Amino acid sequence: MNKGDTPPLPDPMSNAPHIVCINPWIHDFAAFDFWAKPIGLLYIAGMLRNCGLRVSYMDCMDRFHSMASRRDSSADGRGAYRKTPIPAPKPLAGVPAVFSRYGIDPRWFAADLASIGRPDLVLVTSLMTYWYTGVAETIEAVKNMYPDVPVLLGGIYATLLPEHARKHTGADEVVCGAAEETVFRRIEKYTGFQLHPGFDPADMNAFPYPAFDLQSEIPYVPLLTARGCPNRCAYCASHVLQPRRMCRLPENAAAEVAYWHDRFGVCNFAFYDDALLADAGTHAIPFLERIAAMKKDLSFHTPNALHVRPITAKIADLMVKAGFATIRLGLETADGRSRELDDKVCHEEFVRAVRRLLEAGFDQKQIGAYLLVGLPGQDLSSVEASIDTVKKCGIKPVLAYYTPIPRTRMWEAACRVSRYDLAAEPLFTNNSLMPCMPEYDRPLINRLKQLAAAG
Ligand code: B12
Repeated sequence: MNKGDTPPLPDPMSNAPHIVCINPWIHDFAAFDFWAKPIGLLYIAGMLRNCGLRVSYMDCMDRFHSMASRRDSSADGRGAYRKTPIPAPKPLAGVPAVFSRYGIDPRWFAADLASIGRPDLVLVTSLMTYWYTGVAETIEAVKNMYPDVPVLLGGIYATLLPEHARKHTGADEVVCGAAEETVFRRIEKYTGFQLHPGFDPADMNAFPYPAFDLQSEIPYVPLLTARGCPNRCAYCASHVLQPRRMCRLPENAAAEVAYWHDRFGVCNFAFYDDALLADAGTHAIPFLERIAAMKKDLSFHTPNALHVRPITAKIADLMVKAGFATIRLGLETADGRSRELDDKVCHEEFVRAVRRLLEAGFDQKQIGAYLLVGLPGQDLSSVEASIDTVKKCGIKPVLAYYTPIPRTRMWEAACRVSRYDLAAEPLFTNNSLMPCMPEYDRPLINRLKQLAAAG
């Protein structure tokens, strides 16, 4: 299929294998759809569909399920997931907060799974490592109905903690890393069907678009203009998950924006790039120029922080012209630890970048800066100083609570200082627990929240 052609619908009469792709439930103390969609799984779905397979998609996190009584959505596409309190898993039993399953009712899931017919293979994705119990519940629900159908698990949790996933999810096989290089062989292995993907797994320009059209609605579209990150921040696992940097051509990424807007009326786009502004001269600038030249009424959001160093007056101006609506910057800390943490930003660069954005025409309310809270050994009074720095620039501090991640440089320090056995139990890495603070200092955290929120 050429991009721009109508995607083929699964033909129930076809004898091609039937592959069901599943986005699992989230189990957590809190979750919200802040532009969060399983883009990796939907890339796979798009590729398999292009190879002529029958592909069905089941989204446990569907906010627009036909059985849902409320389908709230803000104008920019975000919204609350359906939520059902469930008993916390044993290791979290003592935590004084309500633990919930986020997503659709398991009975709707079972009914949908029965109605799409027996799959030949099920592909389940995963995101946060500490959401693995939601993955296990999803796989159990599949196995209850189709015990003999093989289930493959991939995604971020599967890549970061494959051994754990093998033991604790019930998947028949756990696959690490990017699917483009492995999934076709796996499909052949499980179904015997010969696949001819017809594209180079190292060339993102050749990938079919992620199959967002398989969702019941498309409130917004996440965009990846590149994969991988040139930085090696101590707290981040990007280099493990995407070891090679791959960039799309600016015209290829811009054509995807036009595709979703023209075909499906999508107006909101959220960048998932780790480093949208890296190599801006050949990447972001020509991309933004193309978007600005389209003169469409589009809104772009950067829930994954932008690095501030590359923000020149020219880029700020292009961001305004392209339609950037919500901007999140990565400051992380303003106490001088930034260099030790990520070498991304120093105080003057931060202040200059904010000034450029405001001078280009952004409203203060559109810009926020992420501040990491709960790092190993962090003195929380330093967060107060960071909040102050951000406010003096006239923009909004956004607290981001540190999640210790295996295979990052900070992991060992996190394990050393944590009051939990992080290495033994991924549930303890949930940032709601503030696992690297000596004790959960709720009054102090509340104070920081109030400080950050105060005008
Ligand atoms: C985009 C993004 C987000 C988005 C949402 C993404 C989403 N899908 O919902 C936003 C900005 C909202 C977000 C928020 C957060 N994020 Co985030 N995010 C990312 C980021 C940058 C990219 C993920 C992505 O889409 N990659 C691109 C796709 C194509 O890759 P993929 O999903 O891995 O899929 C590929 C493979 O895994 C595989 N695959 C996937 N599924 C399957 C299935 C099968 C069967 C197979 C075979 C293969 C396979 O093939 C795919 C294609 O190659 C990653 C870092 C990274 N580089 O991965 C962090 C990352 C996932 N986030 C992380 C964190 C910590 C957070 C936050 C908690 C941050 C905070 N402190 O507030 C929040 C919490 C979100 C929440 N509670 O809902 C951590 C995860 C840590 C962990 N313990 O697991 C990461 C790894 C970043 C880091 N710090 O290292 N995030």
